[in-house]
Amino acid sequence: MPWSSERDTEVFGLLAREVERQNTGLQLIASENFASPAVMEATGSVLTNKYSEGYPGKRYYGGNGIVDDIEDIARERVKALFGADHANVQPHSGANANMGVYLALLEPGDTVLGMSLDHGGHLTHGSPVNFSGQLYNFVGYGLTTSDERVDFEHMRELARTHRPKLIVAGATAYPRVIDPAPIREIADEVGALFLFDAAHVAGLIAGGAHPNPTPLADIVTFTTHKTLRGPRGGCILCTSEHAAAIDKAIFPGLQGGPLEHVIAAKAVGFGEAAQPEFRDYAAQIVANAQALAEALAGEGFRLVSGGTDNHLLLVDLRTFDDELTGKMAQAVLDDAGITLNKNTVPDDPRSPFVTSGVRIGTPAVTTQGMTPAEMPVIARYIATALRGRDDPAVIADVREQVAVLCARFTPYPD
Ligand code: DSN
Repeated sequence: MPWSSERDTEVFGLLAREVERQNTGLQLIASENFASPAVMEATGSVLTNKYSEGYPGKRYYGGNGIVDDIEDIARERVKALFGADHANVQPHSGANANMGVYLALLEPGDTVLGMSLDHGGHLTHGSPVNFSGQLYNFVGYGLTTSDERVDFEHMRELARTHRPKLIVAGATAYPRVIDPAPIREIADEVGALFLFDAAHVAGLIAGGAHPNPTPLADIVTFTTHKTLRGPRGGCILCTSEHAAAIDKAIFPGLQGGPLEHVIAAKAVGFGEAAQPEFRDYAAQIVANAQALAEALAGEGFRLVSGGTDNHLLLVDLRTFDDELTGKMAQAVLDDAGITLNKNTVPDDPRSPFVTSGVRIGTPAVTTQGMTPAEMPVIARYIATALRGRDDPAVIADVREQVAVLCARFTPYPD
């Protein structure tokens, strides 16, 4: 074989350290999870060698019979999981999935409603630093000031005023259910299309813990690696009416060769999400998030919207300690073996690089088997580390306790 027999110790040494980091620390980033060994085996398979531009039965390269079967299994499984007419499993990411939808449905300059990034939306929902905000005329809706829930009345007013061609729902930092029914109603009233970006909650939908937007939305996009627990990638579901335009937008419009090794892993992940135990998993993610929310509130943190009914909490640090920024909290907790991310809170006076909040998610700790019994322990570690942030001995002590806790729930023991 022409390949070097010497192991690349530089790269594989770092990979071993990353396995150690994931095994011994608390992974609380709301958009992360632990993929199964089967998902990772498919991702690391020989399909990485294959070019397959096109779609099953219509490829631009030979040798795609097996790839066709695999991509068909992925499409059929995800259609069955969400009850969709059509699926495109080729988007390399959630951002590409959304870009494909805009390419299929919009002309540059068209008006779109999307949730503002500073109220929990996503870069691809019209941020001025993203292609979406640069190519299209996005108008942002947000949360009510009273209870910090999606402000459907404001959405309706904006829709009547701006007559958007598309309304985008979905969020990256919003701790509540997003009901698709009022959005469908508003879209119908103004003749707009309706895209539900379910990136964060796809696993909760598949597991029956959140309402399924697929029967109501024209298009649903999501990533496959968050609550859904598949490989890193994107997916688009749509009605038959939009199938041809969506497929054309992804290839040849936006992407070249699909990542068939990732598509095989998506098929495996969709298969896992269709198992009855995945329903228990989805319910447990929410139960854990609620238990963690309650415990953090008891430690003096304010929760945006007062709590959660999904997989994440948005924590406003100012009631806990007005001097403490999200940036500082993220760094301190990193040292204590607790990984999460800084996040703006609604109408945050601090910049997105500093922030007054942190976002905390339970998909990964739930996968490793933690239950509501462990959530007050995690809340205590977080509060202790942040209170003692100037004392290296406190941080080291929390780090040690985190490792002891994680040793009981090691995600990748082998
Ligand atoms: N980066 C993802 C998240 O953390 O929510 C969204 O794309």
